[in-house]
Amino acid sequence: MIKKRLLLATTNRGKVREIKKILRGLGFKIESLAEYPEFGTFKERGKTFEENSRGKSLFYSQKYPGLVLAEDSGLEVEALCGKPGVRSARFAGPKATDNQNISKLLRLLRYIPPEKRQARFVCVATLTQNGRLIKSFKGQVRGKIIATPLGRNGFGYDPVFYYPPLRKTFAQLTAEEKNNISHRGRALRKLRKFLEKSWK
Ligand code: ITT
Repeated sequence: MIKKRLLLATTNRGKVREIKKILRGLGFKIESLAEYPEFGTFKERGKTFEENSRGKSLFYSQKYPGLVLAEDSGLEVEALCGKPGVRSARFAGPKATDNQNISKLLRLLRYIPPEKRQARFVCVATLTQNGRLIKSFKGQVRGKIIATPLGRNGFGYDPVFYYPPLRKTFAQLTAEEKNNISHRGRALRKLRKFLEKSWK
């Protein structure tokens, strides 16, 4: 039997790891952009996660014969009026590393007291096929930015994103624990339900 194909349209290995776990068992052959360097790179120019997520997914779905799932995500910090937001990946510069982004964030927050360090992660995941939009799904999670990175798991801003109900940063959680509560886990479980119900 030929398996249904689904492209995870991302170059971020942390995202691929987490999303593959959530979509396990649906019967799709799941691929990522690492296998399709010839597809090129989508330039994110949108002002919202929704816009970038849709744009990214539609861009790759014109090249791939199957379902395409792209997601745009990021961190919004209240004391910084929502920054880094859609610029989370390139906050400290176009090719910034996770450490450089975290350093910039902590520098900007250095005079902000603990009680004013609220933040949220947001994820918008979009399904497309043959250049057509199917549906977008959103998830978010609230936490606080701590002054000293803690933990070695996850990626991006996880070491400084503290989740009060578990008294841990996201980088101190296992992949399963993070998926249970994260913005990505929440958006992707909605998407999974949609696929189970409407995509036979
Ligand atoms: P693709 O566009 O190829 O998917 P990207 O990393 O550039 O990869 P985004 O433009 O969506 O993806 O930027 C997301 C950034 O937001 C990511 O690089 C992290 O810096 C941050 N981020 C998103 N989700 C996160 C998470 O679960 N944990 C930590 N940081 C996260």
